[in-house]
Order: sequence, then C-alpha cells, then structure tokens
Amino acid sequence: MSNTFPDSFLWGGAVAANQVEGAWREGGKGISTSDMLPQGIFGEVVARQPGDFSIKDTAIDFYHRYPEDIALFAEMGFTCLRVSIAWTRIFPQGDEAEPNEAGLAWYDALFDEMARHNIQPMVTLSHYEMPWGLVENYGGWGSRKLIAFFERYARAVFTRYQHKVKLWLTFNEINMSLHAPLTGVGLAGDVTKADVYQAIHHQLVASGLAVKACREIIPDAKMGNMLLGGLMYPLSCRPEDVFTALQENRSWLFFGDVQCRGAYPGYMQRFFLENGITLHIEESDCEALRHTVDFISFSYYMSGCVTADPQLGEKLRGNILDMVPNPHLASSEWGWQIDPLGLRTLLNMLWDRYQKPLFIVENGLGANDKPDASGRINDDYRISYLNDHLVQVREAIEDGVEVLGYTSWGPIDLVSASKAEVNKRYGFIYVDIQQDGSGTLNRSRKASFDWYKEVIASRGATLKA
Ligand code: BGP
Repeated sequence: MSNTFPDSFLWGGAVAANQVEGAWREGGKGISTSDMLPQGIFGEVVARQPGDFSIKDTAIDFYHRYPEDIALFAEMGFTCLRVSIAWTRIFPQGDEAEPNEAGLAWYDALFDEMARHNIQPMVTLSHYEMPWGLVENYGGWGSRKLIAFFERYARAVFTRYQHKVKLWLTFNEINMSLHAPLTGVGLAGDVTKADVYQAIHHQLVASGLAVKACREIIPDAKMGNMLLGGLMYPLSCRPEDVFTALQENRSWLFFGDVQCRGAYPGYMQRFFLENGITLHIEESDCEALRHTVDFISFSYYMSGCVTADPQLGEKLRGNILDMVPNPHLASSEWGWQIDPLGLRTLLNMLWDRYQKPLFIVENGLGANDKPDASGRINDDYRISYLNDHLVQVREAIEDGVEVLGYTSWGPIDLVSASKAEVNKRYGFIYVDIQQDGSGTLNRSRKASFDWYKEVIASRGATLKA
C-alpha cells in the first residue's frame, strides 16, 4: 500500500467570506443575511443600527490582511485555497442590473495574490450568505425570481474571473437549509416544510443553471456541489434502526442525487406525497436540473446515530442535527463526535453512489486553544484529529475512491458559523482576537502549522497510521 497521496492531490484550507473578511460596509458591500445574524446562524435576526457591534463586522480583517495570510498558507505549502465570494460585494442588494466594480476588483486582487504563490483558488458562490435585500424585497429563495438574480451573479463572476478560477462550488452545505432556512434559502420567520422545499427547489434549479453557465463561459473549469456530509449510523442492528438510518441519510443525499443525477429521486416523491407537499415545478426547471456537477465536495466533522425508538431517541438527543450520541466515540469540546473512520465510510459511500470525483472541502477541530507560557499554542489534539482523518482519506484512495483534494476548515482562526464565536478555533495560524473584539489581530504559527507543512511536503508520508 502506498503511503503517499497522488501527485495531483490538492492540499490546502477553506474559509468563507463572512467568517474572515470583515469590512462589512467597505467597497460598496451590501448587507447580507450573515450580517443580520450577529450571533451566528442559530441566533436571532438583529436589525443593525449605526454604531452597534458584531464580531463579524471586522472578523479577522482578511479584507485588509490577506497578503500576509496567503503568504503564511504558501509557507505551509498550500496548493489550493477555498474561499467564497460575498454575493453582496458584487450585487449589494441582489437585484441590480450591473455588478459593483469595487467588489469585483477586490476579488481580482485576492486571486492575483494567490496566483503569485501558486495557490489555486476554489470558489464557493454562496457560503451561508445572500443579500438581505433579496430577503426583504422578495422573500428569499421562496421567490422564483431569485433564480435569475443568482444566475446573473454567477455569470458576472464567471466572466470576470474566467482566467483565474477553475474550481467552483455552488451553494455551501446546500442541505443545511432544512435546519437553518434563513441562512440557507433566505426564509425569515415561521415557515412550513412546503415553503422550505419550494425554496430549495428554486436553489437547485439555480445550481443547475450555474453549472450550465460555467461550462459556457469557462469550458476548462470544474464545477462541484457542496454537501454537509451528515453520516448517520443506526444506533443498533434492529432492522428498524437500520432503515431509519437509511432514510436519515437520504434526507441529505437527496441534494446530491439531484445535483449529480439531474432529477428528483423516487423516495422524495413519496416523501412529498406523505407530507402533503406539492412543489411548483416548471418544465424548464427539469431541463436546468439536468446540468449535473463535475465533482462532489463535502464537509465532514463528525458522524451521528439515529434510532427508530422515539422514547430512546428523545432521551439520548442533545447533539446537533437531531442525532443520538454514539457510545463508542469521544467528543470535541463542542460535543461533536470524532470519527475518522466515518470519513472513509463516507468517501466510499459517495463514490459507490455517484462515481464522481470527491473533494473534502471542510474538516477540522474547533477547540479553545490556550497559549503556553511562551505564548505558543501546542495543539496536539488538533494534530491528532487531522492526522487520523487524513489517514482514512489515504485508505479510501487505496479503496479505489477518486479524491481530488483536501482543504481543512479554517486554516487560520476565524469566526464560527453556528454561534459567531472566536474562541472556537480551527486554525494552524492563531489570530489574537477575543469575543469582545479586543486583540491585536496579529497572526502566529501554532504547532499544527509545522505539522501540516511536513504532511504536505511529504505528500502524506509523515502521517502516523
Ligand atoms: C460548516 C460551515 C462552515 C464552518 C463549519 C464549522 O457547517 O460550512 O462555515 O463554520 O461548519 O462550524 P462552526 O463554525 O459552527 O464551528
């Protein structure tokens, strides 16, 4: 068995605009759904007043400090960096006829800086944010009009960056809309299941049209979808538990089925029927859905369990995404259950299902890092988490799975998505920032920085199996 990864394997990290950039009102940027959720995606909507405070407004100030950060990524040997474009920098309200030049110019500068360091950009078109104007004036993705607004945005950035960006993703964790409808599909207030699935339908159509546009404008680009890899195990081998796990996995694989196979799967037709959901689908929608992605990207942090026993399920619940804790696994400080082998299972499962190349675009450990007396962060817990997951990626490649690359989540500390925390750190690079906004924003290398650098330089040979 080979102990190195393929030569073509891409190594790097992943960030999202709203979690690193800051500069929330600079360069003509409009207000996004993320700006309206200063406490994170599971917080309340807050009408922003002049002078109020949100840690996201400055975040880690990547908007001004990106040259220093990219140089640090290059020092680690990154060949790929996943970023997202803030839709509101390009179309501040979402429905303008023309894009905002200042926003376009900023991403030009960012991609040029990456090119100087031979780092290939992978760009998510919409990572947990959209123009607030589209929520307020149109009701978010509940409106069919959003399809055209998104297509206009996608075509504008494809055209502008056609020579600079060859790897694109449509919507971050598109299946998360089921759990966070405002962040995912811009639906505010009380919404029914039917509203959410209709909005998701519009987004899936837009995703297909973006794939089509990308092929027309940048024929040599690769376009991927992005799923939250919510791998669920049956809590027991009772056939009912096994079937419940199958259904639970289908609830998110459904998005992949549409984006990779080009049509709604049969089990969803039954689900809609049994839940009294009638989707409004136009003929041209079916044609749009047939533009399937070139590769599948996904995030993976943990696995979970499900049970068919409602009483047991109720008693054990307490983890996110309605999952029941697995008695065989340890958890992170944030209660996320650590399961490296689950990553190999998931890679094999997705490969068996779709036979399309896979890209792990998020994986990492959020921890409350504490500097030692000399100010150094010795994050062996992060090293061991990442080591064990990468070992399983290598195993999956040996299983015959085609894996294009790995970008760890938050290679530099950033603002967490769920609760806008900065003490939940993922980085190889420490950022001096505290929750109240204090701190110098200075960057420093953690122990994991040197570790990742060696892993990349050796193409995985230094990993400990
Ligand atoms: C994913 C998101 C990311 C990221 C990550 C970690 O769901 O795509 O944006 O933040 O999860 O979650 P958190 O930041 O809440 O720790």
